[in-house]
Amino acid sequence: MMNLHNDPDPQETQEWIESIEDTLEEHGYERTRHLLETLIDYAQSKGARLPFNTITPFVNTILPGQQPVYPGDREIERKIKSIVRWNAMAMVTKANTETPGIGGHISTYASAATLYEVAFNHFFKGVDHPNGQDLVFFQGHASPGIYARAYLEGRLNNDHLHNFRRELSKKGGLSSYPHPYLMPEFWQFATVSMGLGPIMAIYQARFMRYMIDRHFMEDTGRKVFAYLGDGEMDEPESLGALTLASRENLDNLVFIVNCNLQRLDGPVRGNSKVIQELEGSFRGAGWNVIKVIWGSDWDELWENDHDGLLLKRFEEVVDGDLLKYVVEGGAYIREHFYGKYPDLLKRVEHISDEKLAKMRLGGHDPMKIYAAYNEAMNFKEKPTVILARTIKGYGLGEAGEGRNITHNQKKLNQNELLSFRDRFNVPLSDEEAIKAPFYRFDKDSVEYKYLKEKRNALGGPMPIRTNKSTALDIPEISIFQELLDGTGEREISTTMAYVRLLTLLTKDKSVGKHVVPIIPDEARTFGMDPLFRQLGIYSHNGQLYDPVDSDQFLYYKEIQNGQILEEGINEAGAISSFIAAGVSYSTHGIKMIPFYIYYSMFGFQRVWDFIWAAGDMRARGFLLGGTAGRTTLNGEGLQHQDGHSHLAAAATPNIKAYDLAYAYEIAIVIHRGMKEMYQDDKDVIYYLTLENENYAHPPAPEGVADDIIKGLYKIRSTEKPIIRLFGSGPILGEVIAAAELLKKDWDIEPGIWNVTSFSELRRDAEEVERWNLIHPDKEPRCSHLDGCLSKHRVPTVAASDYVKMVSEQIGPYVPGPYYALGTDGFGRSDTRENLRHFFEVDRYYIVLTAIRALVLDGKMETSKGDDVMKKYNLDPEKPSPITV
Ligand SMILES: Cc1ncc(C[n+]2csc(CCOP(=O)(O)OP(=O)(O)O)c2C)c(N)n1
Ligand SMILES: [Mg+2]
Repeated sequence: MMNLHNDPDPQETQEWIESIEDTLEEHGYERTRHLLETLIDYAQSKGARLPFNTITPFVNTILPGQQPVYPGDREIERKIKSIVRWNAMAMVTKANTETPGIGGHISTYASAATLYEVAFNHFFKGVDHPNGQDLVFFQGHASPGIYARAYLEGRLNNDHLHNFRRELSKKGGLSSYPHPYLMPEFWQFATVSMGLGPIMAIYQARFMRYMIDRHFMEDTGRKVFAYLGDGEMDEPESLGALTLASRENLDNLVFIVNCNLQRLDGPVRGNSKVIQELEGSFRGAGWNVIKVIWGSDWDELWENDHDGLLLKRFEEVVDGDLLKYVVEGGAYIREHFYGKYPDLLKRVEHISDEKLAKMRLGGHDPMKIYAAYNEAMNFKEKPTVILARTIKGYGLGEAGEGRNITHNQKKLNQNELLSFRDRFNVPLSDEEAIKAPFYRFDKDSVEYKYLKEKRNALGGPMPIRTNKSTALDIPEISIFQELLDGTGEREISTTMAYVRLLTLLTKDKSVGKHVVPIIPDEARTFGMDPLFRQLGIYSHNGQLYDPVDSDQFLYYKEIQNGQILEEGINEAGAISSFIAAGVSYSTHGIKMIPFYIYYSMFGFQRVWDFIWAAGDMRARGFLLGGTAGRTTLNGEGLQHQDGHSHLAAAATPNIKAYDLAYAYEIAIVIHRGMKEMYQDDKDVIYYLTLENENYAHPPAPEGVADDIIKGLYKIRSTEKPIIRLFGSGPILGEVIAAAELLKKDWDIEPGIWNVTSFSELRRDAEEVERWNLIHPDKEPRCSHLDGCLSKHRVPTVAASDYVKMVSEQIGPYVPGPYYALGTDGFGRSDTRENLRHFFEVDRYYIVLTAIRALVLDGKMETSKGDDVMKKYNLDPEKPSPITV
């Protein structure tokens, strides 16, 4: 099938082709490849300027003669697959008939069924496989098919299927998409936010390699599979990390892109070919690409395409045409596709219209799919992508096969149900079929036995999520004694305190090696570069060069068993590594402690969707927003100064967020976090903001650890309080200075409290409030805020380096009037002092607010406010930081 059209000298071309054919026959592929490569290099060196082309013809990569023998019983597998298809469809139809609008997807799984079934029967390794479990990222909205198979295997029951998308049902239901948080024994990975799956899968495969290279486990050939939509590949994250996978030779990674040519609204690439475009991207990025476009029905036509006319015709048409052929049927295909060239039309004369329409595509042909997986399993040195051509809504016929509406098809009517039953030979009578019942094979049927046997041979059911890791032996907090003791006169930042802690922790004999420091090209900013030498930067290839600083003690050391993941300027990749390490307790049965430190602004704001997914997947670890604080990070300006990540953190259910002021608080919070996550097995993530302002750190007061964890502790009491101040993180310094001004200039002595976590305080208060609400007959419970503050209902002024909503979140639960100062508005580059004045969080504004609070509380005369303004030269015409 050569394209000999538009060729000025076809005879000469034919001679070249024949000599290649001879070489192929006599010496095989390797030799032919070598010859061609040599010719290309030679031509190139003689100035031939060959065009760069990453795209191969629109045909299958694996030719029929290269296909292995199919090891399964095609007939039994077809029956099983048909029933899975039926149950998946019935599940969604039932759910939407009974609860209109509950949603779900029929057509995605309909297109992907063969891709999954071949893998379930022949490839996916379960937890009991001697080589260990494979990791599988299922395409999120194909979930009905995955549930339907689990039902056939007896893992789910009628109630589960019946209550698809009704998880709150008394008898239990099934979550819409893969959510490990909601089904922790079933799903491993959260995939339905399009684009996160592909990049997370790449970093999972890379982390698997890391664990092997660091000798935590053996290389037993475990694989990471990721099932993706062709529409999903438009997300920048989907393609953004492809080169990492090839650079690191991740032959443990297999992508399967379900190329049904459609997304939600219509064609993915109506005017071109998505498969070809993806091939170019993947090949260009160094992947092994296997195109599975045509099923066995096409083998003969392709074998007879000696002059390349069929190929030429296929290269002319675009995906929009291909989709039209699916919908319009055989006569249309004959006229509009083959009909363009009389020679081509002749080639299909012997094929009926009906058959023309039914010629199976690659993604629906188990033989072709098996061959592709088989190659992917054995391919060395490169990751593999299988681009499988499928039909969205396959088998739905009029109800949506290949139609633009198919993605949103949520139920079939009676006639459509009957056609579906006929199409897949589902053994149900008309009367039964119109009720869309779930069908199950008997326990002693050949089908049931077959599917059980296949799974047993592969190590048990999939998907399955386990949690069998052993607890880590967390050392006593005294290993951080120097942080607990304070710094004396020495001024350091909380970032420096953290780096010291990490250094001490990685030296610990028991947990040190479980620490996974992750950095996106910012280690020097945070003062972490000494760790390069101490821990080594992970690189599968070691260090192939002599680094420019090799003569120095702290040189840039890349090494195969390096501990640090230096991810480059790639926050999406770094958070994917955090996730891979954070779920290692489940995926590898080994608890790892990721410490991912990044420029705070490029954390939640940039990758919150990943952090949300990390929560869903029950990842554990520490996120550290470095150089945080809208005014504390001073010179960098608007796009660097984070004053709102704590707002996002507060809204993320399993994040425990802390804005810390002192070194001992860091030691206490991280130590407690390690115990909670790695000893007590709690699925939480700790988030700490760290700053770069240098000041002296006091020693830890006695007995404050529990209160630090709860979010509030007193650092200065007063005899007869009439007002109290809350300070948080770096702004605590301003609060203490304000207290001094209040005393010196206004003879007021406020109590001072250190808020380590507004969000933890709010959660506790809300929970207590809720409990009291629904237990009116019981003795009311008391929140930590109440316990600390209810003795004096005096006004409270809170100041932080975050937007006011961060501190305002506890407003309703603070006894007495509550005033919040914060850093709302876009950042600026200036000095810390000027910024704090600009955002009105400096000591003078704190004093002003305190005095006003006392005026409103009836404790001071109204004129005092004006006195304060004058005394500190506060400008009543100063523009607001929010609007200016
Ligand atoms: C980030 C994100 N944006 C939008 C959606 C909504 N959505 C769900 S499925 C879908 C279309 C998927 O098309 P494709 O990836 O081609 O999968 P197919 O169903 O065709 O296999 C869309 C837009 C989503 N889940 N995630
Ligand atoms: Mg699609």
